[in-house]
Amino acid sequence: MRLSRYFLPVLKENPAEAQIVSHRYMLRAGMIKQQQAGIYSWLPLGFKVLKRIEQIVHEEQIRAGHIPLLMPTLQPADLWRESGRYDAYGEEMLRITDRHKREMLYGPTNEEMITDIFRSHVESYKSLPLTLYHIQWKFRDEVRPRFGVMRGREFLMKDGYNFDVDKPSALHAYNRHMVSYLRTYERMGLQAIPMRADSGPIGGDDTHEFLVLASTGESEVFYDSAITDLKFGDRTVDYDNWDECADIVKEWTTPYARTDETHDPALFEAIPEARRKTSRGIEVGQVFYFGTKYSEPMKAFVVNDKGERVPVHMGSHGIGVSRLLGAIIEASHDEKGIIWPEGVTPFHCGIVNLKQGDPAADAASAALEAALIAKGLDPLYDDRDERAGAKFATMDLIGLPWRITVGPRGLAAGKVELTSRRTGISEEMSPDDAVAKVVGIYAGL
Ligand code: P5A
Repeated sequence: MRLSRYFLPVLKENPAEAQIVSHRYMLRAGMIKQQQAGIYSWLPLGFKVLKRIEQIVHEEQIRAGHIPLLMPTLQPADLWRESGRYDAYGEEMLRITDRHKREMLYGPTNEEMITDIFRSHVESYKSLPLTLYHIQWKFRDEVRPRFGVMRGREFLMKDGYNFDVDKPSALHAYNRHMVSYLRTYERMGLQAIPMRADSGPIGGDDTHEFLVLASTGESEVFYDSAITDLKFGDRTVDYDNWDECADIVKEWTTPYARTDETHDPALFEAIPEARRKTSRGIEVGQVFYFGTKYSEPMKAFVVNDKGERVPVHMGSHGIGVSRLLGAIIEASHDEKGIIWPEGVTPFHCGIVNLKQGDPAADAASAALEAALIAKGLDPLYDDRDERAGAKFATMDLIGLPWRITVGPRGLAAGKVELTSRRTGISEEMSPDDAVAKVVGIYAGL
């Protein structure tokens, strides 16, 4: 992409309404535009990151054996009356009436609708286990939408629902989701710590939230610092192996880590003092096991291997896809702007031409752009007729992890400069070597 032809409405000033750094940078980098409180348009740069995050979520869900589908945003009120949640959900639910006076709602979550799909088509335990998920917009009329996409009213969520014949199988589904989430967040360059939590309006006793440590997080968290040393890494997991998934979950849930909702001071005090940490955290996902809370009232039964009709055991599992943009920026930025982890960056590499109009610099920049594209990468070439300082400031603000700087002086010696946004370290090398290095960095992702 050539920056001169792109739509990147960068703001020079800090927007007064933004209280936290991720919100400020998302507005300044032209990623989002607020349309109403908690409702945003996703401008091209923000939309690109949103799609990258969605892609990682899809890949990891499919790897775990979960099946994508798509349910509508609008749901009939009657389904929610069956589960008893239509009244219980309260003012957070946006209720709508159509021209025929039929009551509808904009879905804040989809337990009822997925249970309806399940009961219409599945009758036997032989069709289980089954996990269906989608990535779809949700609406929750939050009392205090704030911090940009972090607490929106309209927001994008991945929500998955497992159906199992009994509790042990459903607990495996719970573990399988936890493992897939650990891998998902790590691919986005995030450390998200599973913490025992409260289930709220979704229900059930077993639930963990995944929290990214950040001073601007909305939850207070207490943890054993040993948990921050854990890495998922590139281990391969057999998601059908109950013991393997349970062992990974045990590894991550043994060190103490809880939010203020479930904090137990006595257990916390038992950790050696040097490892006892208190911080704040951003909730980027949550897993639930709630058994037959929806299947019983909604009559989602299956016939088990003894020929009995039993209510199916369920859980639901959410990832805050749009919130993740804010969480990643909170975890990865400096005073100049965003620093995207390679896994989610909107463009793989920036190309800054220091002297637009100089035939050698123009040709070398275009050749770099073509070479990167030929290798399957997506570069952003700043071909505007701007001062070098302004070009660097834009690149630093939008946070591309790698930048190749092209100028007549370097080119005379056959060199360009490759700079890491994270370390600020620059290296001179030939254009071919710069391309090879950038290609190598992304090869394993
Ligand atoms: C699990 C999936 C549920 O709704 N039902 C389907 C369950 N869980 S949850 O914890 O309530 O939400 C899942 C994740 O969505 C994100 N989230 C939000 N993101 C932005 N703005 C909001 N107002 C908002 N509310 C929830 C969180 O990341 C949460 O973990």
